[in-house]
This record gives sequence, C-alpha cells and structure tokens, in this order.
Amino acid sequence: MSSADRSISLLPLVTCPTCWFKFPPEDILWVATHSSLLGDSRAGDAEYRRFLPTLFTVDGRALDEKNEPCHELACPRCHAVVNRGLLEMEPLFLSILGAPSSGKSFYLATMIHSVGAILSKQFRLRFENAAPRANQLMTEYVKTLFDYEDHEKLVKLEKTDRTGKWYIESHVGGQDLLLSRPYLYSVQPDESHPLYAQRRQVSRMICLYDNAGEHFLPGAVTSQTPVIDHMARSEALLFIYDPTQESAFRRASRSCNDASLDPQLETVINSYPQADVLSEAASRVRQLTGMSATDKFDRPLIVIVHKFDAWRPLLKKSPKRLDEAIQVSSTGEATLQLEVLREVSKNVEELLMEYGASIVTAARGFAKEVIFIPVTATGRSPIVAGADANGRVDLRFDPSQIFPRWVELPVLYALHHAGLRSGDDAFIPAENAAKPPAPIREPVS
Ligand SMILES: Nc1nc2c(ncn2[C@@H]2O[C@H](COP(=O)(O)OP(=O)(O)OP(=O)(O)O)[C@@H](O)[C@H]2O)c(=O)[nH]1
Ligand SMILES: [Mg+2]
Ligand SMILES: [Zn+2]
Repeated sequence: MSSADRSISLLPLVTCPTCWFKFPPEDILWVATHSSLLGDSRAGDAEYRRFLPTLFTVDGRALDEKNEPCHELACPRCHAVVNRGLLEMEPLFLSILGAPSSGKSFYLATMIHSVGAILSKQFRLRFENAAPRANQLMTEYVKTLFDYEDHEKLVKLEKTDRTGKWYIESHVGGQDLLLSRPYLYSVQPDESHPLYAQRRQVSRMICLYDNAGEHFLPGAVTSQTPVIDHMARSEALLFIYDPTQESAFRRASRSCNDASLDPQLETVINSYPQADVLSEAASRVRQLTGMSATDKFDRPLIVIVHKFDAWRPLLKKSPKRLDEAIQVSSTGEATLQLEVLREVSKNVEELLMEYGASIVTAARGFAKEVIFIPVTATGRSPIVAGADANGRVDLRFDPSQIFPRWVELPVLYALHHAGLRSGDDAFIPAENAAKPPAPIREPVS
C-alpha cells in the first residue's frame, strides 16, 4: 500500500469478496496496465498481471514494471479485483438462494432498483453502486427491466447459468476454481443520520451474488466450485420460495375465484422440491461453519415468498399492511415496524402450512429466527412469447407494467439485524424489536 492509502483509516484485515480470503492491506496486489503485461498466472490470460508494487506515483498509484501507473487492486489469493472501498469498509454478505426459476435474478434486479431510494429518502442512508465495472451485469439486469425505450418490446432476464459471465475463474493451489462474481453496493449514513459521526464503524459494503438455481441442488458444489459458500459468511439468508412450483399451490390457485392466469401455474418448470433445496443449503452452511446437526443458525432466515401476484387470491388476510412496514415520524425519522412484518409473516406461514408445509418445517428446523415476507418483483404475470431456443416457454414482461412490491423489506430487515448501531442509534431503527439487535460482529472467516 502507498503512503497516501495509509493516511486514510484502513481495516486491519481486508476480505476478498470473491474467495473470502482475509489479508492485511499491505498484502494487496495491484493490476498492471501496460499492454505487454497481459496474462496472469491465477486470473487467466485475458487479465493483466497482478503484482506487489515497490514504486508509486506521487499521488499513491503503483507503477507496474513498465512504469505505467495502475489503479486496480487484486486479492493475493485468487487475484480477482478487490474494490478499494473494501479496504475501509467491512463487507456485509447477503446470500440469495433458491431453486432454478424461483425468481432470484428478478428479485436481485428489482431490489437493487428500489432499495436505494428508500434507504436514502426514508432512512438517510446512501446506497451506491460501489463498483460500476464489476457490477455491470447487475446494472444491465436493472436496465433491461426499467430503462426501456419501447414498451412494446417485451423483456426478460436470461437464466443464470452454471458457468460463464456470472462467475470468476481462478487457478489457485494447483487447481482451477469457479467462484461467484460479487456485486458490491456501499451503504453509509448521510450527514443527517444520527450515526454520521460513527460512519467509519457502521458503513458496510453489501456483497451480493446471483447463482444458478442448479448450484443449490445436491452434488453441485465441490472444493473447486465453492460458488454458494458465501452463505456461510452471510449476515442473513434470503431464501426465494416460489409457490408456483408447488403442485398444491397450483391446484388451489387454479380452482379459486379470481384465479391468476400466470402461465407458470400451468407448466412444471422445476421438479426438485424446494424444501430439499433449503435443507441442502442448510447442511452446506452447517458443514462450513462447524455447526452441529442440532444447533440452529443464529442469523435470520428470510423466506421470500415470491411471485405474490400469482398466488394473491389464496391469502385470506391481505398483506397490504406491509405498506405500513416503514413509518416516518413527524420529525422525519423512519422506523421499520417489526410488528407489521411479523403479523404478515404469520399469515403467510399459515398459508404455507396449508399448501407447502415442508418449507416451513425445513426453515424452522434450520434457523432460530425465520420470517416469511411476500414479495413480487414484477407485480404481474409474465406473457408467453413463444418458445425459447431450448424449446421452453419464453416468458416475458411489458417493461412499462413492471411494479415491484415489498422487494426492499427483506434487505431492510437483514440490515436491521446486522447489529449496526451505537448506543440508542441504529443504522435501521425498528420498533417492537423483541430483543436488542446483536452487537456489531465480525463476519465468519
Ligand atoms: N408472476 C411472477 N413471475 C415472476 C416474478 N419474478 C420472476 N418471475 C418469473 O420467474 C421466472 C424465473 O425468474 P428468474 O429470476 O430468472 O429465476 P432464477 O431463480 O434466477 O432462475 P435461475 O437463474 O435458473 O436459477 C422468469 O421467467 C419470470 O418470468 C414475479 O414477481 N411474478
Ligand atoms: Mg437467475
Ligand atoms: Zn480472493
């Protein structure tokens, strides 16, 4: 590290968001920029060489061996690029998991699109795209759904594959690794937040990943493909549960008045039981964190009961109350209303007990704290636009008709539970907290 970097307060240990290796900031590598230095032993032939610098420019940039100033940093283990913000801000991992086609990518994109405005307007927290280049894929997802020229052009997000652009390849310890690509967003108190003076301690770099659902099926993960192991570091697990994949939900939805015409209720897209996907993830987390089979996970398990637009008629008590889950006082302070979330969670859990009890059993068997939050990324059903290249129904949306609902609540809940506070002041204040949130804790290494 250069002397310029040392003058700002660096964390004693930096966490690589790609391979989760922890290292002192002085071990960080730089990425060469001279065109003759293309090719890296770990990051691959298309990447510039990573190196430990000895010479710096006056403004603190390392010089590569051809004397070109450099600007990007890399992990000493996997050689993936490490965002500069991670030298100063602790990461906060949030894992999104679920079966193939459950709606993980739609959830991620719509949540990223919505959460920033709520954090800044209501909670006085600045949510920023911390790595525009590394986050490019996620930015494209958001653009596809919300930044359209012509609403007659129907849109969709492509299926997340098991390999390819969603991942980072590295050659470490004599073997090829496939690692999940992290998407990084910083969240920090703005000048009017009561924790502004403590911003160095409480600001976080949120790290998100978009896995293929197949990675959560048995046997998909090996020591060379630790693509879902972010779950062990995660501050909260966001399990995406898709009722349209459950036969009992489908039967009941088709026969009720006011039935949804969602084509997903007609075709069986995924036949792997979602409760088993959760149990499989739970056993991986137990294995990675050394939890015994009888211990319960001590961080929140948030079951996102997705595609609410499609199963809405089955819910006896409307979850509209969720619109009151954020209350703003006359002085402009926002609080998360945990009582509202718990009440809606209870109603959704009752419905699940009727049509998909196995998911409730799996969730309650794994985590101490489980909350069920209904969500819709799109607000409506997709339209069948023929068949795709693999002969599967091609489901698309009119972009002018996409209205996500409640997508930000799981993240607000997770941030509230991360214990980011000082005295009486919390990053995300909440009312009716059953117990004071846990103190700030280090992510599991
Ligand atoms: N009705 C309804 N359908 C949705 C919603 N969100 C996503 N979908 C549909 O669900 C399908 C799967 O969504 P994705 O986000 O691609 O699912 P995924 O979990 O990322 O799937 P993999 O990448 O295969 O693991 C899409 O074809 C969408 O049409 C929603 O809020 N409501
Ligand atoms: Mg996906
Ligand atoms: Zn790494």
